[in-house]
Amino acid sequence: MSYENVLTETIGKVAVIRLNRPKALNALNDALMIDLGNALLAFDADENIGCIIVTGSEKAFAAGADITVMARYNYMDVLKGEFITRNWETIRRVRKPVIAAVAGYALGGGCELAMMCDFIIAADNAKFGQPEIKLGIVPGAGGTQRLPRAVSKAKAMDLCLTGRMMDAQEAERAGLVSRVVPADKLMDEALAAAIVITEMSQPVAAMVKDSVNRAYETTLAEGIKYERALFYSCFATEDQTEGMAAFLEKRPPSFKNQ
Ligand code: CO8
Repeated sequence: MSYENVLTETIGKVAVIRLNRPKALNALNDALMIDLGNALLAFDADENIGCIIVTGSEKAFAAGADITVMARYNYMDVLKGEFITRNWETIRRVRKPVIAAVAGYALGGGCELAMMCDFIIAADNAKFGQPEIKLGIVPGAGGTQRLPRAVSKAKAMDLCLTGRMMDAQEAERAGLVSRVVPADKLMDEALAAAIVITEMSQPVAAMVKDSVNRAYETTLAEGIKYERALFYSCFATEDQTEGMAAFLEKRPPSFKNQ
C-alpha cells in the first residue's frame, strides 16, 4: 500500500512509517494524519509485523500541526468540523508497540504525536517543544496532559508557557525520551530496539503496552489489579510455557504468538 504523505517499508517484522512532507518540515495536515492513521492500522492488522517505528526526516520529525491551514479557521470551523481530532486519535487504537524515532524538530503536534507513541528514541539533534502559546493557542493534542506525566509539572509548565525548545539531552534528563543516539545512528538504534520487541511474544508485548498505558489512566490499586489479571492470563498461553522452558533449558525461546 502506498500513501501520498507517508513512506512505508517493512524490514523483517518491523514496519517503518516515515512522515513525508519535507517542504513543510512534516507539518501535520489532515491528509498526512489520515495517511498515518491508515498506515498504522494496516500494520497493526498485519500478523507479520511485530513493531512499528514512526519517524520523520533528519531536520524534522514534525514541526507541528499545519499553521497555514489553522490560520484560516474560526471557532465554528473547528467546532463543526471536529477540526482534525478524529485522525489524531487513531494511533491510540494501535495494539502493537510503536516507537517514535525523532530527529530534528518535534514541536507542537509533532511533540504530541511523539508522546502518543510508546517510547521515544531521540537523535542528538532532536528538539522538543510546545510553542503553541506563541501562536495564541493552547496545545490541542495532549501536550498539557502527556508532557507533565512524562517530565514534571515544572518542566511542562516551563515549556508550554514560554514556548521554548528543549534539546535531546534535556529531554532525556527529564524522562521524555528513553535514549539519545548520534543522529546518523537513529534508525539503526530504533530498528535494533524494534527487532528485540518483535522477538518477544506479540500478544504478551500487547499486554505489556496495555498495562503500562493503564498506569496513566487509573489509580495505583486498580492498575495493580489490572496487571495481576493480565499476569494470570499469561499462564493460559503457550508462549509462557515456551519462555520458561527455554530459560530452564538454557536456550533462546521460540515464541509462537499463541
Ligand atoms: N505548519 C506549516 N508550515 C510549517 C510549519 C507548521 N507547523 N513549520 C514549518 N513550516 C514551513 C515553513 O512555513 C516553511 O515553509 P516555506 O519554505 O514555504 O516558507 C518551511 O516549513 C521551512 O520552515 P522554516 O523556514 O521556518 O525553517 P527554519 O529552519 O527557519 O525554522 C522551525 C524551523 C523553528 C521549526 C520553524 O519552522 C517553526 O517555528 N515552525 C512552527 C513550529 C510551531 O509553532 N509548531 C506548533 C504548531 S501548532 C500545533 O502543532 C497545534 C497542534 C494541535 C493539534 C490538534 C489536534 C486535534
